Amino acid sequence: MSEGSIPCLWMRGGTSKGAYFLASDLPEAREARDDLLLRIMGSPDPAQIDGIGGADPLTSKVAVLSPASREDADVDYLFLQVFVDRALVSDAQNCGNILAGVGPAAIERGLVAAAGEETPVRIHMVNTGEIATARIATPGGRVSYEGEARIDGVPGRHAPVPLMFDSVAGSMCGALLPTGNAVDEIEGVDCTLIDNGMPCVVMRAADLGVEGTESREALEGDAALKERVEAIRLAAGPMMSLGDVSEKTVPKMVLVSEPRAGGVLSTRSFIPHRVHATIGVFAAVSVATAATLEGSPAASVARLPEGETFAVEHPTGAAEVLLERDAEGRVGRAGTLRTARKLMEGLVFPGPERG
Ligand code: NQM
Repeated sequence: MSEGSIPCLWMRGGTSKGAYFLASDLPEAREARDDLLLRIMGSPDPAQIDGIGGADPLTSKVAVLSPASREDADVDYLFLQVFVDRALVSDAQNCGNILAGVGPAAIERGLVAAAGEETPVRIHMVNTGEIATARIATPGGRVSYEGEARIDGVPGRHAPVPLMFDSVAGSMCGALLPTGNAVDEIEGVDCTLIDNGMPCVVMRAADLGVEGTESREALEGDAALKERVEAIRLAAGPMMSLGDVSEKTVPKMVLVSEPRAGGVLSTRSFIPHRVHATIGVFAAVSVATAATLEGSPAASVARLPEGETFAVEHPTGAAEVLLERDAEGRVGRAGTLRTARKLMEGLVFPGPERG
């Protein structure tokens, strides 16, 4: 290994892209690890020109894999968001898109053995303490990325990566509805503060004076809207047991409106300052769950499906999430279909230390 270089898998997971490392290849001390990851990604710099990050929060992500620390898991996965334009690395959120690459990466790097044509991988999501089960195509005992599955936001067809979550309610907030309410008013706007895998604030786009069909660029260019959304976010943080969220990437702020393409509802999500090109996996699960809550802003615009598949529309199509509901309509197990692909495997060379 060249001096200072680190083994790295660069993978697309769902509609995100990131660097996958073994924990044993990174410094143990958090400060040293974070400093190294910033230098690898090229942060802080809006262009990330001296690193491998893609100058977008969706392509400035890291998965750290290690042997399972729990009996009921095969591998541990810690997600880290490397900020693009700030010297910050945050473990205060999970990521369901990068999660899609964890099973393949764990098999590729020898943490999990392939078992037959399809290998189930139980992933301990260290950020939230919950378990996801991924099913990875492993014909002939090797990961295959080829297949016929298609997800909106990603061109082409790839091997399917079905993901199931037994229980992700209250993943970071301790309860599905951390305030106990389906609706809270913040800054004069009706909000659902919800966490079914991802802390989200769900609001009607119309209540913020927009249609909810605007492009990512149009919403990011609307300074007054962004200011209002951020004011609501900062107020929602403590209400959701997240404390001061000024330096955190949660809660996500999701604007909902009626469906335009046969789905359940339409979304635009601030994650939390840039607008997502699609929608996060756990954010989609959380918003779909919000749509089942009578009297909530999401329910007021949603067209609920008969079955378990909820198509959550986003700027480039829809994310399909599976929600199992009991006789009372309460949401239980959840899941989704993603794809993932190995893009590059090799050594990454961190930039120079910063003074
Ligand atoms: O909500 C981006 C992504 C995510 C998170 C973000 C995610 C999720 O799409 O599970 O996947 O919301 O910052 O990669």
